[in-house]
Amino acid sequence: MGDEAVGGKAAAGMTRAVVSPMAYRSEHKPTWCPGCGDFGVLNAIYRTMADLQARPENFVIVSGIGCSSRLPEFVNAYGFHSVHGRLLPIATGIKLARPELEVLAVGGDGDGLAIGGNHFMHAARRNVDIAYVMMDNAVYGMTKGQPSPTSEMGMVTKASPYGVLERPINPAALAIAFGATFVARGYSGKPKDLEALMVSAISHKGFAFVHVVSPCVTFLDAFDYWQANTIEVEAHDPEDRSEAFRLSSITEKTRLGVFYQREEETLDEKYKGLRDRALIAGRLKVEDFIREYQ
Ligand SMILES: Cc1ncc(C[n+]2csc(CCOP(=O)(O)OP(=O)(O)O)c2C)c(N)n1
Ligand code: SF4
Ligand SMILES: [Mg+2]
Repeated sequence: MGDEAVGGKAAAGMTRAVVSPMAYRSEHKPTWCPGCGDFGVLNAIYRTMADLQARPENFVIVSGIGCSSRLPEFVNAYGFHSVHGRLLPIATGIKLARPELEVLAVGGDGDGLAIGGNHFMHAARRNVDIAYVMMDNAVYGMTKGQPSPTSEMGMVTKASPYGVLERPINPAALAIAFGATFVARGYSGKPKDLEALMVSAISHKGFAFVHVVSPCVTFLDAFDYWQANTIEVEAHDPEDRSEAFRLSSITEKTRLGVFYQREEETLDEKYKGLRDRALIAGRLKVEDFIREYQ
């Protein structure tokens, strides 16, 4: 993109052109099945980037493996389509090495809760300043519809002919329990609301998690169900962790919106503190160090 097309500071007396959501499309057309919920998420990301007037060279989208994890390819920004379940350690590394970049991690429910579940816990508790969007279709779409950790008990698939035996995970409640400092839920059938959640998540300082209900029309078409069974979350104090946990856990009408938000020092800020101390220490002589530890 040329400078005038991507926002940023204009020279004195010049006005900078406003970047439209379309400008964030890459030259690659999405390869998803027609009607896949992930289209709604992608459109919300284009609109979010336009809302923030993001500069593509300062924006990195990291994904794992799965249909949803193809998303970085379709966005005009830096992208890292990585390894199944490993998006969060990679996103963390990028943020620590280049704290000035905006880092967005995107992936599926299988990617983030099965093989990558352990990384989810640690990225959240570290409060690294990244946003993480999980596209949850309650199946492994890419590998032909096997059950995932969010599949309902009893769900019959080719890989679970007698029905799923385990209880499903609630990703938003889990993120609150793990210590994420921003937790929200959106639905790809409501992309405008999702856009607002993503703007808040990316603007939040700290680990921001957005659980997105994003149906797979090929293996579990649940659009009608979610259309009828989602409502906006009740007004509440977003710093009240117990209330956030309660509201995010309601299943009889699934709540959408921001459940929890709190500011805390981030991992990247703590690292910067360490680096600064190391730089000061670097000015000391080796003999001073030896004396210090004698
Ligand atoms: C290490 C490893 N194990 C297993 C796989 C096979 N695999 C590819 S995608 C996937 C699951 C994808 O499910 P999800 O993350 O929910 O993404 P979706 O396709 O539903 O968007 C699996 C198990 C793999 N690619 N790498
Ligand atoms: S298989 Fe499902 S998740 Fe994958 S692209 Fe098709 S509709 Fe989307
Ligand atoms: Mg999935």
